[in-house]
Parts: sequence; C-alpha cells; structure tokens
Amino acid sequence: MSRQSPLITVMVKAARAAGRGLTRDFGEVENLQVSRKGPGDFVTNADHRAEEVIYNELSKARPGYGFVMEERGVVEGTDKTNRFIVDPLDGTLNYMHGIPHFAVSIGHERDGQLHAGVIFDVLRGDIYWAERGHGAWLESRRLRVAARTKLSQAVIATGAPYIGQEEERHRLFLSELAYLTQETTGIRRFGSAALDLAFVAAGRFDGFWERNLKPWDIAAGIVLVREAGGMVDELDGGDVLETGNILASSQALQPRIHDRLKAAKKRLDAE
Ligand code: 2AM
Ligand code: CA
Ligand code: CA
Ligand code: CA
Repeated sequence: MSRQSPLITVMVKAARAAGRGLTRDFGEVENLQVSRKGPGDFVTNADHRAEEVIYNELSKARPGYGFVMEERGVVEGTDKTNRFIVDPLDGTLNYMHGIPHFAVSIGHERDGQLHAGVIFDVLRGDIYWAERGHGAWLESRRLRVAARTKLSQAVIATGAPYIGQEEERHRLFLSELAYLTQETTGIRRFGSAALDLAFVAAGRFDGFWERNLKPWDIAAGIVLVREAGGMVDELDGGDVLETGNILASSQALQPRIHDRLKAAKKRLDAE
C-alpha cells in the first residue's frame, strides 16, 4: 500500500515545483549569482528561488503551518502543532560546480516530533517519501535499509568538514575516517546529506554519519531511515536535530559503527 496521504501529496508537489526551476537553471552554472555566508558556505539565486516556490506552495496548501527554512529562517505559524523543515537545495556546492547530485528536502514535524519527509532527487526524478507509521517509499516501491550485518561488507557515507570550521573538527573527522576506512568495504562522500540518508533508507548505503548538520539537512531523511526499519542516533547521546551529529544505519550495523566512531574519538582525546 503506497497511497500517499494528502500531506505527502502537498509536500511532493512543492518539491517537484522547486525541482523544475533547479533543473532549468542547472545547465547555466555560469549565470548563477553566488554569495557567501561563510568562508566555504555559499548560497545562490537558485537556492532562494527554490525556497520561494516551496514556501508559496506549502503555505497555500497548509495555511498557518510554521516553517524552518535554510535561507529564510523561521516563519512562525498560527498553527503551533505543524511545521515544515525545508532545505530548498541540498548540495549547493555540487550544483554550483555542475556536479549532478543535489536534492530538495522537506520534513514535517507534528507536536514537536518528526512525522513526514519528502526528498526529491531532482535530476534522477526520484521522489523518496515517508510518513510515520506508513513506511518509506521510492515512488511506489517500499524501502528497507540494507540487510548486511558485517562492517567489513558495508559501504558507509559521510560528509567532511570544510574550510572555516575549527581545526578540532577536521582532526576528529580524519580520526573517524581512519577507523572506518580500515574496517569497511568503502567510504563515500557525495555532498548531499539528504540524499545520503535517502540512500541509507533505500539500502544502497549501509550507513551514514556526519557532524554539525542542520535540521533542514536531516529532518526528512531521518523519517525515511526510521520508516525503512533503520536507526538514527545522535553521536554523543544528545538531540540529533539540535547538534546535527548524526549516525544512521540498520539495527544490526548501528552499534558496530557507533563503537568505531567512539574509538576514533577516544584515540584523539588520548593524544
Ligand atoms: P547545503 O548544500 O544545503 O548547504 C554535506 O556535507 C551537507 O552539509 C550538505 O547537506 C550541505 O548542505 C552542507 N554543507 C556542505 N558544505 C557546507 C558549507 N561549506 N557550509 C555549510 N553547509 C555546508
Ligand atoms: Ca547551504
Ligand atoms: Ca543542506
Ligand atoms: Ca541548502
């Protein structure tokens, strides 16, 4: 049973509408207007345009709902129980460089709990969606996290820190990478946290970890992974939407990856 609820239908429509603009402008990278939010943190007119389209679509279909958006920030709603968490373009750096790997991510929170998520893999045309209690889906195909139980057979995705972040963060990442490259089949770094999580839900990646992400990077993906039977945790035991330090994988692999990441941190602390 893959019938989308009215809420999911609305979220999918907004994601597709934003995707049309992103697809149209993708070939025209030389015309992009780019500005800088930090030393390695860019935003383009394509990000802003996509966010505008999503905001207009969603606020028309669900008046009163609140919003948390990467570029516009928080828009308080009159409805205090429902809120959308929006990343209009996840993978801006890929987009700017003409690398065909980026997504639209729309999460939905109800009563302070993640409730639904839609991730649109724009260039492949794939809609990933999930709603609490109704499973995770790629179009009409039910998703399950991978069944592999051995770390030695696992492909794990991650995201690296970038220019402008503290040296400590870079050192921790390199330590984590050193542990996991030695014990897994492969490590991947594709540059869109939303798609990394969608790929975990789809059983392509066996796991994904990254630190310091924002709620809009991961809200939709968390619902997808959980509804695909996987686990999502904060790396040091806190609230994952607050810290953005995320580990997602299957029930079987989660403790194994966690153990290796902890060892990597301990090793660094002991140095
Ligand atoms: P973004 O493209 O929406 O900004 C990949 O590691 C994740 O981190 C992506 O979800 C990306 O989201 C975000 N990201 C990548 N480089 C970044 C940077 N320099 N500053 C802020 N966020 C970044
Ligand atoms: Ca950004
Ligand atoms: Ca993002
Ligand atoms: Ca973004």
